[in-house]
Amino acid sequence: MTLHTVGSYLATRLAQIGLKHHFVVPGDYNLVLLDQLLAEPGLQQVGCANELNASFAAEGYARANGAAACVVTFSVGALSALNGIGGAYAENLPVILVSGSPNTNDAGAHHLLHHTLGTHNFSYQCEIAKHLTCAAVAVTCADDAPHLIDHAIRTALREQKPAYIEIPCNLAAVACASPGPISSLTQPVPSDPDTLHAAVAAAAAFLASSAKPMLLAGPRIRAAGAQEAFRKLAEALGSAVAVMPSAKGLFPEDHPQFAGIALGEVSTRGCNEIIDWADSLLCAGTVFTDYTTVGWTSLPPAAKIIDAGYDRIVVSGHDFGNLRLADFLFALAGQVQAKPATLVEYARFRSPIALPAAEPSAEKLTRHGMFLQVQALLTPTSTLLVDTGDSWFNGMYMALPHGASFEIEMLWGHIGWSVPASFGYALGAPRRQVIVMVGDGSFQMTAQEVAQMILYKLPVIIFLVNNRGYTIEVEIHDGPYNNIKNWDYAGLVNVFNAESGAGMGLLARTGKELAAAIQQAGRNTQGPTLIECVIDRDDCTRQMISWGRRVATANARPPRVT
Ligand SMILES: Cc1ncc(C[n+]2csc(CCOP(=O)(O)OP(=O)(O)O)c2C)c(N)n1
Ligand SMILES: [Mg+2]
Repeated sequence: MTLHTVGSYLATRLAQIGLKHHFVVPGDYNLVLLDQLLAEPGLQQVGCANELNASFAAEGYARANGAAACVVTFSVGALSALNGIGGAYAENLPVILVSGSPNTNDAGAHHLLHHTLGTHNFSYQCEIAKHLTCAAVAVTCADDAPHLIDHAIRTALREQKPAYIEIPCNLAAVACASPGPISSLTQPVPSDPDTLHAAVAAAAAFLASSAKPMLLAGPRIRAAGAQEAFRKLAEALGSAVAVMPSAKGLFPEDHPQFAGIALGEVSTRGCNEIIDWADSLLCAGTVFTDYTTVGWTSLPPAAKIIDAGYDRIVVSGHDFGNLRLADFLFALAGQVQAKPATLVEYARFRSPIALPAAEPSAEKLTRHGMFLQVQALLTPTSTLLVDTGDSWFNGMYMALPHGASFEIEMLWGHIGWSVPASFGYALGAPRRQVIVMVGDGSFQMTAQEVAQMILYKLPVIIFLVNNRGYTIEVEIHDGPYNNIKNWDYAGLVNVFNAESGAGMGLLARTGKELAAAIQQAGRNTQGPTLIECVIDRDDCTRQMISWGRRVATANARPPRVT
């Protein structure tokens, strides 16, 4: 019989749910726990430069691998990591945050402890975590640990949200019961059959009564494991299919029914028009926010939509809960008739944008020139991660080859997310070519994680767009606060290399220099390549200007007087 401790129990469960790595920053409250995790042969321990980065590395790993874990110390570590956990909540990623915590004897002894507020309250961290996770548990005796750990992980997987587990430093190595079959954590909750039947009937009737229906995919179709079901429904209906920016790549862009990226007035060509023209819209896994509706200018009217959410369908005045989106879409695919009107119409005014071949020039580098060269680099194995700022817009209008994927954190929108997230993603998907587009301002938030890419020899290619400031904010609302200190970004990589390391930092001031840098990056397989792309401060996409203006207008609405 295998003897388990609280820490080894957690390690076994993390390995059983498919994790091969966990992201950590050590501290005296979690050191014994880290020893227990190290002993699990299926789980590699990966250090991060700080806890914010560790949480985003885990968030990126979960995007590649389905789930992730991040292990930190009490308060000074966990409170930083909770930012990335909030991001994982918004972005529907099951990241398990594990925090070491004070010795169980100290609360009763009325001791004051380091890494706390200097009061006798040690429960505040778990209380905070409750608001940012779907399950937050604090282990207080080893006997309870298996049940609490299982509850947190099971809930995270079911809800595709982060969870929090707190383990006191003197319990991590204490013996506890051994885990049972992993299916008790991973078995999905089935749809309620009667509700499923009723929801499908209502949606089928709604679509049958519409002449020109259309489909819109949102990011939660991935969390719901409903991509294939969504494609089946699309093909059964034969309509045009648009995707939100945060669902880019979840429906193949080379599919004959693909009708572009939906982002209100800055949608790809023809996409907004066809959504307006459609008389009904099945929204699968969509999230409508001020950003995705371009400052509330493109929120579809409720009467026109079927809102097919992660576990709930709202249609024709009914709200059907306790359903799985994939079950609903699969079943609906069998109930609809072909209604291709929106696709036929879209084909009339779609003008396929034949991208000119990137011709690198010896002139000063422009945003457009950079865009064309990054576009030309994308292959079926590429994953493009784009950070907040004009990198969002540069990325969302690129054409994804079949198989390429796209990652964006458009709801949480933490600048600098892409650097640690791409580190985690690259560890989770070693066979993919990981490409990052990140602004100079964003990069300054989390730059340290490039050093970990060097340590782990990950050939991530980072296009760092140096436009000397927070250009997205310059376009929305300018002020002196949008200027930032310039760095020698390309030179920084050598600082991180120190006495060893194959990171490469290159400077591109012209199209030709960028082309040469991309060539070099392709040859650098033993570490990251950071290409600093120098462009003018105001050289940004026209879409960001329009979008920014609308969002700024929504932000500036005066308080309603009642
Ligand atoms: C953690 C965090 N702090 C502040 C912001 C507000 N913010 C949004 S975009 C942005 C500037 C981004 O600048 P940069 O990365 O240089 O991209 P650019 O707009 O120049 O393309 C800032 C400060 C944020 N989103 N996240
Ligand atoms: Mg910038």
